[in-house]
Amino acid sequence: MSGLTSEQKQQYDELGYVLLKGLFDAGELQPLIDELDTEIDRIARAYHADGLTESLYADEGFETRFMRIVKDAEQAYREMVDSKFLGPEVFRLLSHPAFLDIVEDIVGPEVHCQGRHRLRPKLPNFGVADFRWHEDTEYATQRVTYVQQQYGLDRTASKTGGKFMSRIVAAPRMPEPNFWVPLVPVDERNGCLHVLPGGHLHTPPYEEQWEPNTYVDELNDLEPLVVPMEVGDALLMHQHVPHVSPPNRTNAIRWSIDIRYQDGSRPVKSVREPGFLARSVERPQDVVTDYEGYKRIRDAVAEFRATSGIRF
Ligand SMILES: O=C(O)CCC(=O)C(=O)O
Repeated sequence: MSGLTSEQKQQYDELGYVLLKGLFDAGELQPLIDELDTEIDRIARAYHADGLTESLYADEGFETRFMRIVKDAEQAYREMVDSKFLGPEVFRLLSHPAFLDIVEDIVGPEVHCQGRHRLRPKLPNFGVADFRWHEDTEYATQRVTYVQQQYGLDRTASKTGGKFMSRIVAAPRMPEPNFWVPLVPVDERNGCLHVLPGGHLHTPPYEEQWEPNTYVDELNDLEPLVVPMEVGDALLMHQHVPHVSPPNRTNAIRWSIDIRYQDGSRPVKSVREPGFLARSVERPQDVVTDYEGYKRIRDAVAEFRATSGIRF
């Protein structure tokens, strides 16, 4: 088992991020890229058959073909983004021992992979794929609900962002390490990540979620760090570290995937996008070890949502 060195763990605690250079051999992610290429080909054929695109764009490669399809039919973007797509190679990455060893060092031996893996084809000049400065925990409905129950914050107070966020800080923290993994080389031109080292110690970063003009004062002295990366690198981020992804100003897609984990003995964050138990000492029989097993969980939840009439 490798995990984090003591220096890396210290950096994660103090700065909220660790750049893991060469975590994978360059070729190790190729089967995943091939799997995405196959899915893009499926989308290309389906959209072309429906007359939604001008061509199959079969001569284009991984970095451009999907962009051509979306240019003709913008709705195709939704077919690949976020956790819509799951294949055996995506599952292999989600349950990769290199990630699980590191997560175990942070959350302990019960490791749950959250269902919110995010595949991100960041298209050139495509605002939907750009992100302002943010930290990841504000999406946590369960956490907010918990906070509402514990601290008596009225649901109708959700407009008063300052109070809302400060209640989140008052809540007990649950580590949710995130790995951001580029599938093409990334730099400032195609929208690599920028992080605010140490910013996780000063959450919330904003008085108002998604409103960059309302930074809390403590963040003003911190210097953003631009993080260029190669295929095979991974960026480990604390769930509270502010980060941003500026526009892609090249002519090719910036592909990446990011994956979040949590302590498997704590309540899971999202039921709608179910994750899976990836490692466990207490419940080894419940660990999901193959793609089919995880797909069954996702399909069962999707069917329940579609047929039960219960909204979640
Ligand atoms: O990939 C990006 O462009 C943004 C990623 C991000 O915001 C995240 O991982 O939370």
